[in-house]
Amino acid sequence: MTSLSDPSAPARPFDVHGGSERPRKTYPEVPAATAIGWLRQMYLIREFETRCMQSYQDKKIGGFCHVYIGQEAVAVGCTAAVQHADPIVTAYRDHGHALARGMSARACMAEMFGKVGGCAKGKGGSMHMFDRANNLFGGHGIVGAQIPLGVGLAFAAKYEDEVIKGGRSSRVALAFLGDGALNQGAFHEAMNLAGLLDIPCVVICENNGYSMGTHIARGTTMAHRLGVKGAAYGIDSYEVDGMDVLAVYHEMHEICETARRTSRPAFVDMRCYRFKGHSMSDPRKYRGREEEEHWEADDPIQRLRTHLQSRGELTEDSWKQMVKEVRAEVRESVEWSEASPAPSREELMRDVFMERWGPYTGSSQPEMLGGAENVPSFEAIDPSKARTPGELA
Ligand SMILES: Cc1ncc(C[n+]2csc(CCOP(=O)(O)OP(=O)(O)O)c2C)c(N)n1
Ligand SMILES: [Mg+2]
Repeated sequence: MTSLSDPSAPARPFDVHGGSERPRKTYPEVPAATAIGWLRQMYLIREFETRCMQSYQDKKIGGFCHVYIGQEAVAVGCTAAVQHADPIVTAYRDHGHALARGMSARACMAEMFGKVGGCAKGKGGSMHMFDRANNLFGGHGIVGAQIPLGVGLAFAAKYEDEVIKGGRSSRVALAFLGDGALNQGAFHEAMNLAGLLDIPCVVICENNGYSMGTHIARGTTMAHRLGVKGAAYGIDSYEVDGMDVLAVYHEMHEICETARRTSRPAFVDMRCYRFKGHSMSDPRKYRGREEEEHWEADDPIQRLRTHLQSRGELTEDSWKQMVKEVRAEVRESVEWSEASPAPSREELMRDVFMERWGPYTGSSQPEMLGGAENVPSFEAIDPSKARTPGELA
């Protein structure tokens, strides 16, 4: 695959209206069962998001809600391309990543509903899907804030493998961001450090062409060739067609395995489109219906479905059966979330603050601790004894 980091490479105009500008290639086939599994995951995300929109309108979900409809191939293809032990961190448009990583529809939906059955016991909500068991480290609402966390996760994994265990660096971290985060200082600081210290973090820009209502070309330099952003930090960069799960899988597999083998970062301009508004309150006045229809014609779910059907690997009946099963699963997750209790007052304050060092004494000098032996280990901390913000004040 050609690296796009070379600033002298020919420019590829990025017209969000013109899907034809996305890189298009043919990729090797994967086993039918694998592709059908991806189709199911993508449809699960689509159906989940559709039910979230309904539940939001029914006022069962509150706060922010950013759906992932249109971008399903990105989360599904990227998670399929890496190993389960590889940590993942993302921004606030995170329901798709959570489901693709293996979170149950129940835990994800109950989190949306702010119920105790949710992955963060209803305390995080839509923008904060966390799943430690599946190595998903959020769900972050501050634009760009998760990028240094991704680099930190990769650094921690490398440090553990090489320094603590004395072996070889074996994991890569995936840090997802939106195109709107490209101009945050955090992106540039994190890229610089990753390039400088050989940190195996694959930074994936889910380039859906818009940051809220701002077209990428209006707010970002070199929007037509984002690879130069990686080049500035000595990082190899790639463009991937984010509307095609086969492309995402194959390209990301190669990119991530290179990052793993060489213990180096990479940057990916993942070209995609969100079919709905930025959030539930966006009337989408900044773009035309014609543009939306152009991209909807390239729906990643229909694209894979048609592909499988043309190869005789998916019948109309098996597709209908899949739709039925997924709908039942998501409907059940809504019922389960409605039945789940809200977190108690006591629960609301749990896991929020933890004072490893004891009450603040007015000094951060090591002497205040009275010797390292007085510092409690994390394991020794009883979360139920964590103090509430009121007690801290
Ligand atoms: C530091 C910061 N500034 C502004 C916001 C408000 N804000 C929320 S989402 C968003 C747009 C981000 O767009 P993009 O990164 O392209 O992600 P997308 O919504 O397209 O997935 C902005 C400006 C924020 N959350 N954090
Ligand atoms: Mg965007």
